Amino acid sequence: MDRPIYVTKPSLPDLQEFIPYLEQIWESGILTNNGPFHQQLEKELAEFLGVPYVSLFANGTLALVTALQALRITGEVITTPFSFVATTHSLWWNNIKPVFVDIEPEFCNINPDKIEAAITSKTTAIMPVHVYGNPCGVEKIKAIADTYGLRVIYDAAHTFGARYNGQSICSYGDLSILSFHATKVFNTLEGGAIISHDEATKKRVDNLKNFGFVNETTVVAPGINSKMNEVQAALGLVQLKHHPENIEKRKAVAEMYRQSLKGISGISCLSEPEKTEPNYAYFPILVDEHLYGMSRDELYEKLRKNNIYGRRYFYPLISEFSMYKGIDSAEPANLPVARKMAERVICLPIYPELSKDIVKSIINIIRK
Ligand code: T4K
Repeated sequence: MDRPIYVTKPSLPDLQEFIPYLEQIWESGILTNNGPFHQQLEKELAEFLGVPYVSLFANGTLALVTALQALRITGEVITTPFSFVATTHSLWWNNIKPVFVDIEPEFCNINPDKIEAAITSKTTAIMPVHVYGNPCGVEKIKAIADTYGLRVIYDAAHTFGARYNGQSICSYGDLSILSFHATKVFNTLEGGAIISHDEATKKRVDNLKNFGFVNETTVVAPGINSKMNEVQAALGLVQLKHHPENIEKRKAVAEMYRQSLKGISGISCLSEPEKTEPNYAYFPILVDEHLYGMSRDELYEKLRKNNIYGRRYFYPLISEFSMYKGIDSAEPANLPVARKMAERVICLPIYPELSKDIVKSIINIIRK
């Protein structure tokens, strides 16, 4: 490859299409604080996703931190070690103890059958992650949460636009958070959102992201500043118009990988989830060193030597980072499936503009 191919390349609209929005912002002088583009994007996203309420954020991490505060979560929260560190960091920022539960091997999501054993008198919520955009066992998680009176906050950072059972994956749980980071299927440069299901919660979330203000003179909580600005929101409006065609292009890349990698011994793809319309956010493969004849890290390095920069999402596990590894539930023996997956996974490049020829070259490197 004569130039580096990264795991993703952010989708951006034609600059000319964006300029009139910028002109409007320059003209009005409204740059942030729930401006007109911000309001319009919240409305359009709610319609597009088919969810009742969207609150925009500066990024997904602040959305996670705020979601926990909005529901007044304390004590212990059950979560997965197989995610980006932001998931667990959001608990730390709220002085909540993370309790790690192992994942299932089909989609790398938290294993619902292991959740009950991790519940203690201090547990107040479950924070699962829809890893790579594939839905968690949402029905089982709901049944457990209902039985034990727990709240469920989904880290849905990867799921923008993906649907399960005919509705947005963000329809499940008390709250879901999205990320609109540059590396995500829908980006506003940086950005994020909380999806809520009733007006009172939406209001509380909106107050919390604006210092806790409910009006000019009243502050009801020690909120933070995590508002999305007008330039980001305007970009989101333009990006949304192109989202369906971007997903179609991602789908073509994913299908090519899935089809061509089939015959390679020791390389496997994750299952395709049932009743799901995926968003093709990531394309993870698993390397079985014994069958493939090369370890995951050797393949990862070989790809890099060929200018292909896949990523080992999510290695190391969050539970292996120094600030979390002392927690009882971070004990490696408690997380055998997560450890195995973290040692085998490589996410291959996938983005709308990735050409067939490059995909073919990547497959050939893996085949050899
Ligand atoms: N929960 C989950 C489950 C998440 O995955 C994330 C974020 C969050 C919560 C938090 O949401 P945010 O607060 O980020 O909104 C990236 C992203 O920075 C991170 O947003 C994402 N998850 C995570 C999975 O991936 P890195 O360290 O891999 O990013 P980086 O900079 O190495 O980018 C990967 C490749 O993408 C680069 O090699 C080149 C390409 N790239 C990247 C950027 C930033 C570009 O071409 N242009 C760019 O502007 O973490």
